Amino acid sequence: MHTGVGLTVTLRVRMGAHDAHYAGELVDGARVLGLFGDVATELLIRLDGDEGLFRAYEAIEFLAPVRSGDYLEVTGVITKVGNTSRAMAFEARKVIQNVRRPGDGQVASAADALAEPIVVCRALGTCVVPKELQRRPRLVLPALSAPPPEAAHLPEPRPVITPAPHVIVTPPSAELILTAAIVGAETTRAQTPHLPITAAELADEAARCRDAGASVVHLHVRNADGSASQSQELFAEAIAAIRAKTDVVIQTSTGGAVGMSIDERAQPLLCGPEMATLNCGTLNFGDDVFVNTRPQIRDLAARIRASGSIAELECYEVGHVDEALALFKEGAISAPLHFQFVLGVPGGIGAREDVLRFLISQVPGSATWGVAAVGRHQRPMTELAMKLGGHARVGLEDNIYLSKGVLAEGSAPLVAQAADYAKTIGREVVDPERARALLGITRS
Ligand code: KMH
Ligand code: ZN
Repeated sequence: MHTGVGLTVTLRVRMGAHDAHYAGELVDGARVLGLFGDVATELLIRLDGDEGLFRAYEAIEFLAPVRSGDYLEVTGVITKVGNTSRAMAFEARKVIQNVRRPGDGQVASAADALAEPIVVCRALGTCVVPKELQRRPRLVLPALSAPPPEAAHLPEPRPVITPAPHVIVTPPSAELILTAAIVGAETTRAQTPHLPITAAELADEAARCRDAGASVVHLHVRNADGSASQSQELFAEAIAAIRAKTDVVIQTSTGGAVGMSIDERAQPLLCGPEMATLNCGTLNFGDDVFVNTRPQIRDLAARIRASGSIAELECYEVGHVDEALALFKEGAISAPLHFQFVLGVPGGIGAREDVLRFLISQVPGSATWGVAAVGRHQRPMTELAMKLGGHARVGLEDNIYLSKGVLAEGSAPLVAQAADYAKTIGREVVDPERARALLGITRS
């Protein structure tokens, strides 16, 4: 992905009497498109240092009337960056409206701030900035100090994205990787009878999740009594069973369970997984401590690289993102970077929108990122991640409920729920082959 994708700007404008064009003080749609043009221009200035040109609208939807006295919040986001073209998605929302109820005693100046903004218009468009006019980089970067010379190869950080509350514009064609965390180390059969334990059960569940839309399976294994294990033999058995049934990307855990040694945790790497987790810091994990010292993280990073696997960077705290970036600067991990924001672990960072927006702002534009939120946060944060253009992980490792009080009958229904939501906002759930390409996996 080229830097600039995800760059977002918002402006807020009051529609005055001079904007009303039709009867009933109705504002014409062209006025709203003019605001999209202003947003597009700011995006181009921030990305290219030039106002550029609006070339074409691919789609425009007028969804609600706009009248004088209304306040519009207008947001645009860059969804694709070509050599000279910049595709964008726009949304205009009414956030304040004049009351306008003649005869019910309201004065003409009465107005309401809307609790929920009303989307009045959406559009997709393409702008161009000729090569000779591009003066990159002109992005407003996060307040990072200048990188040291040895970090000159670090991908550019994402631009700061500080949209107003509720402002979400979805890159409409963005591809989505759904990961199924089908077993984990903590969930028990006492909590849910739908937890897979044996290799055959894990393989069945992986195949069901694939059918539901998952392209990656995050894998732990269990002993026959259901206790957590990182045994090479059990992983080999589970991986072979999954491979015989389905083509998902298998991402093995190197986190294992709290209290396991690094040697124990690293065992699945001996089975040659395509992808493996790399936990980027220590945290309180419920009533336990999940220990990942800096030397241990580097040890595991080296083992992941030696195994030919690629790392997914598990971040449960803000500082874990900094640690991941430090690993990259040191050369311990390679680009493209893949971040998994694990939100809502008791003792870790909260599962909240402001948290997620901040985390996103910290990762390089060339990185992929996803959200794995715990318990009741799984569904809302999964949906938020999708709306913000990220990937998502669901499954019984993190959450056993499909809805309040209703156990999910395995991870597949949770994947299906996420995939259904993705369709409603225009995200395209990818298959494992495409996920491999997006993640930069070359081994199979
Ligand atoms: N079971 C947690 C302590 C990972 O898979 O890498 C760690 C974990 C993370 O599940
Ligand atoms: Zn895990």
